Amino acid sequence: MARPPTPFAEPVYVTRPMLPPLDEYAAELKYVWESAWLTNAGQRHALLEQRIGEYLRTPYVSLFNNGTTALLVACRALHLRGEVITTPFTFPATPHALTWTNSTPVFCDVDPTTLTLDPAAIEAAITPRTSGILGVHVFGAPCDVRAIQRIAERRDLKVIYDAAHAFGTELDGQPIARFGDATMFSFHATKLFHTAEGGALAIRDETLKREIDLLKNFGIKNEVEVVMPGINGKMNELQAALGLVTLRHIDRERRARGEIAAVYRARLASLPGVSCFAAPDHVRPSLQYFIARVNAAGAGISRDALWARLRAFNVFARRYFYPLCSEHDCYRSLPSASAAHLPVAYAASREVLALPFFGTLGQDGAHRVCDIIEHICLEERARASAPQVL
Ligand code: T4K
Repeated sequence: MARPPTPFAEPVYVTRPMLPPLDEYAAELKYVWESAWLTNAGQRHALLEQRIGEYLRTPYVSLFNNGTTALLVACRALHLRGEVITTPFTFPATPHALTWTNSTPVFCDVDPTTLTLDPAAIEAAITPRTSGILGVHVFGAPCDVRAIQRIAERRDLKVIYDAAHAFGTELDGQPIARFGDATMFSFHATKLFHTAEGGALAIRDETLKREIDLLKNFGIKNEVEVVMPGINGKMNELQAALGLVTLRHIDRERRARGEIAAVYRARLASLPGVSCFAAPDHVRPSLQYFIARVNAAGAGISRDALWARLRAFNVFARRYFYPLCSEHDCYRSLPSASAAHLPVAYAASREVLALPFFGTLGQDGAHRVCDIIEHICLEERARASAPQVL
């Protein structure tokens, strides 16, 4: 057996924030200092809102202090109530946004290839209490937006997309924010485009944009009128300034991630039982995560065992999204939460592994991660086929 690869000297995480040159951020902050305007719809905020709209090619954008608040406000603005159909294969913020706005999440199974909501499962889950669909473009893979649109029109349902992972995703050349009534983006530090914490709603309707802007600012219309019970969801000027600078470097980061993805794809293709989650030809991927899927029978090692062994090499891959949201205590008693009802999502949550994926990892870093994965898989297979000594 070949010598094991050398562990990384420092922890290699699933992601690292893309940090623009500090002097660029300092220059942007100078405006903020000079204006002494730190939050509440400042100039940096207005400029970033415009730039994000241009980047996402969407008519209206509303910035938020994080993606979760943006989702809460979208649920309120679109009057979701009763039951809302969603996926269990997501970050807990997705069903939490429904629960916080007094809707009941109804979990549906996902498509085995895209891991997004299966339209047939959505159809089957609709009841007279259903008011909407909250789909997630998980790992940046678009939901079947056209099928979902047809269902929504036929059954008079609102559609919100959680596009926390899908900044920059395009479908047949169309930006992902073109679909649904509202689309949420997260600008958390772990996202390719980020403002440390932050988020946005992309909308196509001007009246809805006005209502969303009110809702994120306590419902305050003017000094004497509060027209609805809003929340504080505002993005501040320091966040917006960071976003303006980060946006300038996003294409460089995307190129670096594209090169890393090519290394992973080429190297992992030769490993039995390991497959890579890839966008189909008609999709421009967001390059938010690089996802491998480990089939224990084929690979000779389970996803969990590989995840654990990688840590000994200082590689901190993540099991997004395990357990499923439907398995958490706050949701497991829902009728839609049983594993038998969600077999595809359940299997995915036991096989998916998000590998380190960020520009500064570089192609060399990706090769080293692959050397380690290959070594672990070979060793496990050799161990499994060695004659048992009794
Ligand atoms: N919907 C979906 C589908 C989402 O995935 C998310 C968020 C949301 C909604 C909600 O959006 P926000 O309200 O967050 O805007 C992370 C993020 O905190 C979370 O934003 C994200 N999804 C989720 C998928 O990933 P954790 O628990 O994995 O974070 P954490 O702290 O373990 O970070 C992961 C790794 O990133 C660390 O091991 C090291 C690295 N890291 C992290 C931070 C914060 C850094 O290098 N620097 C940093 O500053 O949730």
